[in-house]
Amino acid sequence: PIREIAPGAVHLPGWLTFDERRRLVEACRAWAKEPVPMRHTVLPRGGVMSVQTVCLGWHWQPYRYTRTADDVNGRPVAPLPEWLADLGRRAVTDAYGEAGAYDPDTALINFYDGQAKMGMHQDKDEKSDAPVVSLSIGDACLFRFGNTETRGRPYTDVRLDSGDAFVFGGPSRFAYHGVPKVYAGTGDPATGLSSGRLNLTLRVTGLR
Ligand code: MD3
Ligand code: FE
Repeated sequence: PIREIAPGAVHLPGWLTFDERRRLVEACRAWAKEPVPMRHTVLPRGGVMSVQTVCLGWHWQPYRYTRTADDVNGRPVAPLPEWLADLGRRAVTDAYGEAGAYDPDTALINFYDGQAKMGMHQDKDEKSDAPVVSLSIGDACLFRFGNTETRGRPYTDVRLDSGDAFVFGGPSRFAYHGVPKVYAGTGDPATGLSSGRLNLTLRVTGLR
């Protein structure tokens, strides 16, 4: 069942069809190679993220967006395909029960192996308060959705499974969130992903 876990934060379990999951896995496999290879992002203070990331539309380079992957190989990132933006529009419509304009210009594609995690953070590099759409494929994870004030409690823990969509808009757009754990071996190899977790987030950067 569709569930609003906080105002503006709507979980759509099993939302992606199996065909969509397979298509996304195949597309991500190509995007992870060229023009910019998927990599562990290096943070300004020298930390290395356990998650691997590749971007479409704009390149996220902590903590800003650029058109070229200056911290990887300097090449312009691949465009965000219209079919992926369409998927984002459909998720927003299904989450909020109305067709508002939603025109994402960026996707961040994260790959988690069985050990990868993501600490609690806010996504504040976008100059827009439009919703973020998250699509998950492969191994399930523990997703922690917090509050807008602190990294800590109160938070709500939600299990995200393969095929789930999540829309974060309105008052939830700038909440802290993270991924403390991936449940290795819980994915469905029939999607084409034999192990690990893929997460795509669609965003409006507000840049031009
Ligand atoms: C809530 N990714 O890429 S998706 C990220 O599963 C990120 O890879 C996680 O956090 C992942 O920044 C979580 C859910 C998510 C994504 C963006 C959000 C939740 C969000 C932005 C604002 C509020
Ligand atoms: Fe985030």
